[in-house]
Amino acid sequence: MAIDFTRVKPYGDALNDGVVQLSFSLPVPYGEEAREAARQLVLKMGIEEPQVYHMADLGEGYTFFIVYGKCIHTVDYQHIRVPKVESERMDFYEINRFIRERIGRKVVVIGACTGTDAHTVGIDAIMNMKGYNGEYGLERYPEIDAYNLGSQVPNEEMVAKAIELNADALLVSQVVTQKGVHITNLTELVELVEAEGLRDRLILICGGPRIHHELALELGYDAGFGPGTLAPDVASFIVHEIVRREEKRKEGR
Ligand code: B12
Repeated sequence: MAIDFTRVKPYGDALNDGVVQLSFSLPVPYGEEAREAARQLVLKMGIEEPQVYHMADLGEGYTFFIVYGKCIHTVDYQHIRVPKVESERMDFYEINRFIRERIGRKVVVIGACTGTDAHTVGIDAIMNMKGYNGEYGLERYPEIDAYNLGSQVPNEEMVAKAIELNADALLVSQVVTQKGVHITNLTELVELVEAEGLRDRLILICGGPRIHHELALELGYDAGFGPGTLAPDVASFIVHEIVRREEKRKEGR
């Protein structure tokens, strides 16, 4: 059967059956009333024939559910447009050559997991010498001076370091998103950078499992990277952006 990309719905056992699996908790005690509450809630979400497949007592009046059902809604996939980081991806060797030939000096990059966030694995994956998933991190790039400030770095400290090291790019990792803490934190950094008059000089990049390019642009960053990002994705963007800005500056003269 041909797929109608203007009306896409979930696939379970057969095309267009709409079958989805939901998991959630409710602040109600375990029991048959809880099961019925979950069923009614899922019906209200536009899911037909809800079946509570699994229910667990979380204690203290909370219950966890796994519910199957058939989603009645569709999306128009054909007309979806999502902003993406648009820069040609180069590999480790190409990036270093590009820096030597087109920039002619070391590129200074500072990374950190900022605010109260202590999840360093993501920023380490991008920066650590050893690298991640078969790709060296930025510390290994001979043409990049990479400084990983670690976890729970206050925004003020990051900006001070950017001034001290005359950085080209700041890499900010935000993994915890509870209560929108990442939005507050990322916004504060942009405000500090602007207040210091550094916005034109610095390339601001954020990343994390719930970060995407569109959100990054909305928050005033130059790019945002999500799950699965590797060092060359980020480095390619940085070096192209440095050259793009330099050319723009020359045109403006
Ligand atoms: C390991 C871990 C921890 C470790 C962290 C150790 C460390 N040194 O990092 C410890 C035990 C300390 C921890 C603590 C907590 N954690 Co925790 N943790 C995790 C866990 C299991 C894995 C995260 C991870 O390492 N992923 C692997 C890396 C490689 O992936 P990544 O971060 O997505 O990074 C990639 C991309 O996103 C991107 N990227 C990331 N950053 C950047 C930055 C830039 C600039 C770029 C370009 C790209 C980029 O590139 C990376 C490589 O591809 C996740 C659950 C999960 N499975 O994801 C929970 C999780 C992140 N933790 C969570 C929570 C709630 C906490 C605590 C608040 C728990 C608590 N109540 O105490 C604390 C908070 C501590 C703090 N102050 O931050 C929640 C966050 C929920 C949310 N949406 O906010 C999660 C999702 C678990 C859950 N399902 O509830 N945690």
